[in-house]
Amino acid sequence: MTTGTLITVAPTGAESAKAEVPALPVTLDELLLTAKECEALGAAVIHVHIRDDDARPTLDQGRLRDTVAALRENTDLIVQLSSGGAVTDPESARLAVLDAGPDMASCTMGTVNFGDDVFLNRWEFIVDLHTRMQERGVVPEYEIFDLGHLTALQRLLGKYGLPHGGHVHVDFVMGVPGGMPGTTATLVAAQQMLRDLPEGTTFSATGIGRSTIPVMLASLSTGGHLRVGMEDTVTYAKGRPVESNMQLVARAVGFAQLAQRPPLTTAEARTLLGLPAVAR
Ligand code: KMH
Ligand code: ZN
Repeated sequence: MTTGTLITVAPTGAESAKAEVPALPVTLDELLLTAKECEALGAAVIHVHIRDDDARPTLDQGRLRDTVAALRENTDLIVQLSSGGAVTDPESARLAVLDAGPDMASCTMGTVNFGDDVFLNRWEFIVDLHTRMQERGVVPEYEIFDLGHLTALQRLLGKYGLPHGGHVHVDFVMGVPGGMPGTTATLVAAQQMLRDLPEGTTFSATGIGRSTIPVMLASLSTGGHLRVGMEDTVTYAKGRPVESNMQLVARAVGFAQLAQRPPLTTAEARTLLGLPAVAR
Protein backbone atom coordinates (compact mmCIF):
# COMPACT_ATOMS: atom_id res chain seq x y z
CA MET A 1 0.00 0.00 0.00
CA THR A 2 1.57 3.31 -1.03
CA THR A 3 1.51 5.96 1.65
CA GLY A 4 3.86 8.88 1.25
CA THR A 5 5.03 10.45 -1.98
CA LEU A 6 8.59 10.36 -3.23
CA ILE A 7 9.34 13.75 -4.74
CA THR A 8 12.22 14.06 -7.19
CA VAL A 9 13.37 17.41 -8.45
CA ALA A 10 14.98 17.60 -11.91
CA PRO A 11 16.15 21.21 -11.82
CA THR A 12 18.22 21.73 -14.97
CA GLY A 13 18.13 19.12 -17.75
CA ALA A 14 20.15 19.42 -20.92
CA GLU A 15 17.67 21.03 -23.25
CA SER A 16 16.85 24.58 -22.08
CA ALA A 17 19.25 27.45 -22.69
CA LYS A 18 20.12 29.75 -19.78
CA ALA A 19 19.75 32.75 -22.12
CA GLU A 20 16.13 31.81 -22.75
CA VAL A 21 15.36 30.56 -19.22
CA PRO A 22 17.29 32.79 -16.80
CA ALA A 23 15.87 31.02 -13.72
CA LEU A 24 17.52 27.72 -14.75
CA PRO A 25 20.21 26.68 -12.21
CA VAL A 26 23.39 26.11 -14.19
CA THR A 27 26.29 26.92 -11.85
CA LEU A 28 27.22 24.79 -8.86
CA ASP A 29 26.17 27.59 -6.51
CA GLU A 30 22.80 27.89 -8.22
CA LEU A 31 22.35 24.13 -8.09
CA LEU A 32 23.21 23.95 -4.39
CA LEU A 33 20.84 26.76 -3.48
CA THR A 34 18.08 25.07 -5.46
CA ALA A 35 18.86 21.69 -3.89
CA LYS A 36 18.75 23.03 -0.33
CA GLU A 37 15.50 24.92 -0.88
CA CYS A 38 13.81 22.01 -2.66
CA GLU A 39 14.86 19.64 0.12
CA ALA A 40 13.39 21.99 2.71
CA LEU A 41 10.11 21.96 0.76
CA GLY A 42 9.91 18.15 0.55
CA ALA A 43 12.05 16.83 -2.29
CA ALA A 44 14.02 13.67 -1.46
CA VAL A 45 15.84 12.95 -4.73
CA ILE A 46 17.68 15.30 -7.09
CA HIS A 47 18.11 14.25 -10.74
CA VAL A 48 21.23 16.08 -11.86
CA HIS A 49 22.45 17.40 -15.21
CA ILE A 50 25.35 19.82 -15.06
CA ARG A 51 26.55 22.65 -17.27
CA ASP A 52 29.98 24.06 -18.20
CA ASP A 53 31.21 27.65 -17.74
CA ASP A 54 29.21 28.66 -20.81
CA ALA A 55 26.09 27.00 -19.38
CA ARG A 56 26.24 24.24 -21.99
CA PRO A 57 25.46 20.65 -20.96
CA THR A 58 28.57 18.69 -19.99
CA LEU A 59 29.49 15.30 -18.56
CA ASP A 60 32.89 16.52 -17.40
CA GLN A 61 34.14 14.01 -14.83
CA GLY A 62 35.73 16.56 -12.46
CA ARG A 63 32.61 18.68 -12.38
CA LEU A 64 30.41 15.65 -11.82
CA ARG A 65 32.55 14.54 -8.85
CA ASP A 66 32.57 18.05 -7.38
CA THR A 67 28.81 18.26 -7.81
CA VAL A 68 28.18 14.93 -6.06
CA ALA A 69 30.50 15.93 -3.20
CA ALA A 70 28.94 19.38 -2.80
CA LEU A 71 25.38 18.02 -2.82
CA ARG A 72 26.36 15.46 -0.17
CA GLU A 73 28.03 18.12 1.96
CA ASN A 74 25.15 20.56 1.78
CA THR A 75 22.06 18.35 1.67
CA ASP A 76 20.70 14.93 2.59
CA LEU A 77 19.16 14.54 -0.85
CA ILE A 78 19.60 11.30 -2.75
CA VAL A 79 21.92 12.21 -5.61
CA GLN A 80 20.83 10.75 -8.94
CA LEU A 81 23.10 11.62 -11.84
CA SER A 82 21.72 11.59 -15.35
CA SER A 83 23.38 9.01 -17.56
CA GLY A 84 21.19 10.30 -20.38
CA GLY A 85 23.08 13.56 -20.69
CA ALA A 86 22.30 15.43 -23.89
CA VAL A 87 21.31 13.68 -27.14
CA THR A 88 24.79 14.51 -28.50
CA ASP A 89 26.74 12.81 -25.69
CA PRO A 90 28.71 9.66 -26.61
CA GLU A 91 28.03 6.39 -24.84
CA SER A 92 31.51 6.34 -23.27
CA ALA A 93 30.91 9.63 -21.44
CA ARG A 94 27.44 8.51 -20.37
CA LEU A 95 28.86 5.30 -18.87
CA ALA A 96 31.64 7.26 -17.15
CA VAL A 97 29.01 9.19 -15.18
CA LEU A 98 29.01 6.22 -12.79
CA ASP A 99 32.65 6.96 -11.89
CA ALA A 100 31.49 10.06 -10.03
CA GLY A 101 29.98 7.77 -7.37
CA PRO A 102 26.34 8.90 -7.18
CA ASP A 103 23.69 7.16 -5.06
CA MET A 104 21.61 6.62 -8.17
CA ALA A 105 21.80 7.10 -11.91
CA SER A 106 19.17 7.13 -14.61
CA CYS A 107 19.04 4.27 -17.11
CA THR A 108 16.83 4.85 -20.12
CA MET A 109 15.25 1.67 -21.39
CA GLY A 110 15.26 2.29 -25.14
CA THR A 111 15.73 4.62 -28.06
CA VAL A 112 13.12 7.31 -28.57
CA ASN A 113 12.51 10.14 -30.98
CA PHE A 114 13.13 13.30 -28.97
CA GLY A 115 11.56 16.24 -30.75
CA ASP A 116 13.67 16.67 -33.88
CA ASP A 117 16.45 14.56 -32.36
CA VAL A 118 16.94 10.91 -31.44
CA PHE A 119 17.77 9.86 -27.88
CA LEU A 120 19.77 6.73 -28.66
CA ASN A 121 19.83 3.87 -26.14
CA ARG A 122 21.02 0.66 -27.78
CA TRP A 123 20.34 -2.65 -26.04
CA GLU A 124 24.05 -3.38 -25.48
CA PHE A 125 24.50 0.07 -23.96
CA ILE A 126 21.57 -0.47 -21.60
CA VAL A 127 23.04 -3.83 -20.53
CA ASP A 128 26.41 -2.16 -19.90
CA LEU A 129 24.83 0.56 -17.77
CA HIS A 130 22.72 -1.88 -15.78
CA THR A 131 25.55 -4.33 -15.06
CA ARG A 132 28.07 -1.60 -14.20
CA MET A 133 25.56 -0.13 -11.76
CA GLN A 134 25.16 -3.56 -10.17
CA GLU A 135 28.96 -3.86 -9.82
CA ARG A 136 29.42 -0.37 -8.37
CA GLY A 137 26.46 -0.32 -6.02
CA VAL A 138 24.64 2.47 -7.87
CA VAL A 139 20.84 2.20 -7.76
CA PRO A 140 19.21 2.79 -11.14
CA GLU A 141 16.07 4.69 -11.91
CA TYR A 142 14.79 3.17 -15.13
CA GLU A 143 13.53 5.92 -17.43
CA ILE A 144 10.51 4.88 -19.48
CA PHE A 145 9.70 7.13 -22.43
CA ASP A 146 7.44 4.63 -24.20
CA LEU A 147 5.46 1.54 -23.21
CA GLY A 148 7.81 -0.84 -25.03
CA HIS A 149 10.58 0.32 -22.70
CA LEU A 150 8.81 -1.60 -19.93
CA THR A 151 9.05 -4.77 -21.99
CA ALA A 152 12.76 -4.09 -22.47
CA LEU A 153 13.10 -3.68 -18.68
CA GLN A 154 11.36 -7.01 -18.09
CA ARG A 155 13.86 -8.61 -20.50
CA LEU A 156 16.81 -6.85 -18.86
CA LEU A 157 15.91 -7.96 -15.34
CA GLY A 158 15.12 -11.48 -16.53
CA LYS A 159 18.53 -11.85 -18.20
CA TYR A 160 20.79 -9.84 -15.91
CA GLY A 161 19.07 -9.81 -12.54
CA LEU A 162 17.77 -7.22 -10.13
CA PRO A 163 19.49 -3.87 -9.62
CA HIS A 164 21.73 -3.15 -6.66
CA GLY A 165 19.59 -3.00 -3.52
CA GLY A 166 17.00 -5.34 -5.04
CA HIS A 167 14.26 -2.75 -5.51
CA VAL A 168 13.00 -1.73 -8.96
CA HIS A 169 11.95 1.89 -9.44
CA VAL A 170 10.89 3.33 -12.78
CA ASP A 171 10.14 6.86 -13.91
CA PHE A 172 7.56 7.46 -16.64
CA VAL A 173 8.73 10.42 -18.70
CA MET A 174 5.57 11.34 -20.57
CA GLY A 175 4.76 13.87 -23.26
CA VAL A 176 8.14 13.97 -25.02
CA PRO A 177 7.41 14.60 -28.72
CA GLY A 178 8.15 11.11 -30.05
CA GLY A 179 7.40 9.22 -26.84
CA MET A 180 4.22 8.19 -25.02
CA PRO A 181 1.66 10.95 -24.47
CA GLY A 182 1.18 12.53 -21.06
CA THR A 183 -2.38 11.39 -20.51
CA THR A 184 -4.18 9.60 -17.71
CA ALA A 185 -5.09 6.71 -20.02
CA THR A 186 -1.44 6.15 -20.94
CA LEU A 187 -0.29 6.39 -17.36
CA VAL A 188 -2.87 3.80 -16.32
CA ALA A 189 -1.72 1.52 -19.16
CA ALA A 190 1.90 1.93 -18.07
CA GLN A 191 1.02 1.26 -14.45
CA GLN A 192 -0.87 -1.90 -15.45
CA MET A 193 2.22 -3.15 -17.28
CA LEU A 194 4.18 -3.02 -14.02
CA ARG A 195 2.42 -6.29 -13.16
CA ASP A 196 5.00 -7.99 -15.41
CA LEU A 197 7.86 -6.57 -13.32
CA PRO A 198 9.05 -7.74 -9.88
CA GLU A 199 6.52 -7.39 -7.09
CA GLY A 200 6.90 -4.12 -5.25
CA THR A 201 8.16 -2.19 -8.28
CA THR A 202 7.44 1.51 -7.71
CA PHE A 203 7.02 4.33 -10.19
CA SER A 204 7.32 8.06 -10.48
CA ALA A 205 5.89 10.05 -13.33
CA THR A 206 6.61 13.37 -14.94
CA GLY A 207 4.76 15.10 -17.74
CA ILE A 208 6.70 17.31 -20.11
CA GLY A 209 5.35 20.80 -20.76
CA ARG A 210 1.60 21.12 -20.59
CA SER A 211 1.14 17.49 -19.54
CA THR A 212 2.80 18.27 -16.17
CA ILE A 213 -0.38 18.72 -14.15
CA PRO A 214 -2.49 15.90 -15.68
CA VAL A 215 0.39 13.45 -15.20
CA MET A 216 0.99 14.60 -11.62
CA LEU A 217 -2.66 14.12 -10.68
CA ALA A 218 -2.87 10.76 -12.46
CA SER A 219 0.28 9.52 -10.76
CA LEU A 220 -0.92 10.49 -7.30
CA SER A 221 -4.27 8.83 -7.86
CA THR A 222 -2.74 5.57 -9.11
CA GLY A 223 -0.24 5.18 -6.26
CA GLY A 224 2.72 6.69 -8.09
CA HIS A 225 5.36 9.19 -7.07
CA LEU A 226 6.29 12.54 -8.59
CA ARG A 227 9.17 14.08 -10.50
CA VAL A 228 8.99 17.80 -11.16
CA GLY A 229 11.43 20.49 -12.21
CA MET A 230 12.63 22.82 -14.91
CA GLU A 231 14.15 19.94 -16.85
CA ASP A 232 10.59 18.96 -17.71
CA THR A 233 8.63 22.19 -17.77
CA VAL A 234 9.49 25.87 -17.91
CA THR A 235 5.88 27.09 -17.96
CA TYR A 236 3.95 27.21 -14.68
CA ALA A 237 0.60 28.04 -16.26
CA LYS A 238 -0.49 29.36 -19.64
CA GLY A 239 1.59 32.46 -20.38
CA ARG A 240 3.40 32.25 -17.00
CA PRO A 241 7.03 31.13 -17.01
CA VAL A 242 8.26 29.03 -14.09
CA GLU A 243 9.93 31.32 -11.54
CA SER A 244 12.01 28.62 -9.87
CA ASN A 245 12.26 24.91 -9.24
CA MET A 246 10.99 25.63 -5.74
CA GLN A 247 7.73 26.84 -7.20
CA LEU A 248 7.27 23.47 -8.95
CA VAL A 249 8.27 21.43 -5.89
CA ALA A 250 5.94 23.47 -3.67
CA ARG A 251 3.06 22.78 -6.06
CA ALA A 252 3.84 19.05 -6.11
CA VAL A 253 4.02 18.96 -2.31
CA GLY A 254 0.66 20.73 -2.14
CA PHE A 255 -0.96 18.19 -4.47
CA ALA A 256 0.62 15.30 -2.54
CA GLN A 257 -0.69 16.65 0.73
CA LEU A 258 -4.17 17.12 -0.74
CA ALA A 259 -4.02 13.48 -1.82
CA GLN A 260 -3.13 12.60 1.78
CA ARG A 261 0.18 11.23 0.58
CA PRO A 262 2.69 13.66 2.12
CA PRO A 263 6.30 13.83 0.90
CA LEU A 264 8.65 11.07 2.02
CA THR A 265 11.66 12.19 4.03
CA THR A 266 15.05 11.45 2.54
CA ALA A 267 15.44 8.61 5.07
CA GLU A 268 12.09 7.10 4.06
CA ALA A 269 13.01 7.52 0.41
CA ARG A 270 16.29 5.67 0.96
CA THR A 271 14.38 2.74 2.45
CA LEU A 272 11.86 2.72 -0.40
CA LEU A 273 14.54 2.73 -3.09
CA GLY A 274 16.79 0.11 -1.50
CA LEU A 275 19.59 2.56 -0.73
CA PRO A 276 21.78 2.38 2.37
CA ALA A 277 20.60 4.58 5.25
CA VAL A 278 23.39 7.07 4.64
CA ALA A 279 25.32 7.97 1.50
CA ARG A 280 28.55 6.05 0.92
N1 KMH B 1 18.37 14.90 -21.88
C1 KMH B 1 17.75 13.76 -22.47
C2 KMH B 1 18.34 13.49 -23.82
C3 KMH B 1 18.13 11.18 -18.40
O1 KMH B 1 18.46 12.17 -17.76
O2 KMH B 1 18.54 10.06 -18.15
C4 KMH B 1 17.89 12.55 -21.63
C5 KMH B 1 17.43 12.63 -20.26
C6 KMH B 1 17.22 11.34 -19.57
O3 KMH B 1 17.26 13.68 -19.66
ZN1 ZN C 1 17.44 13.97 -17.24
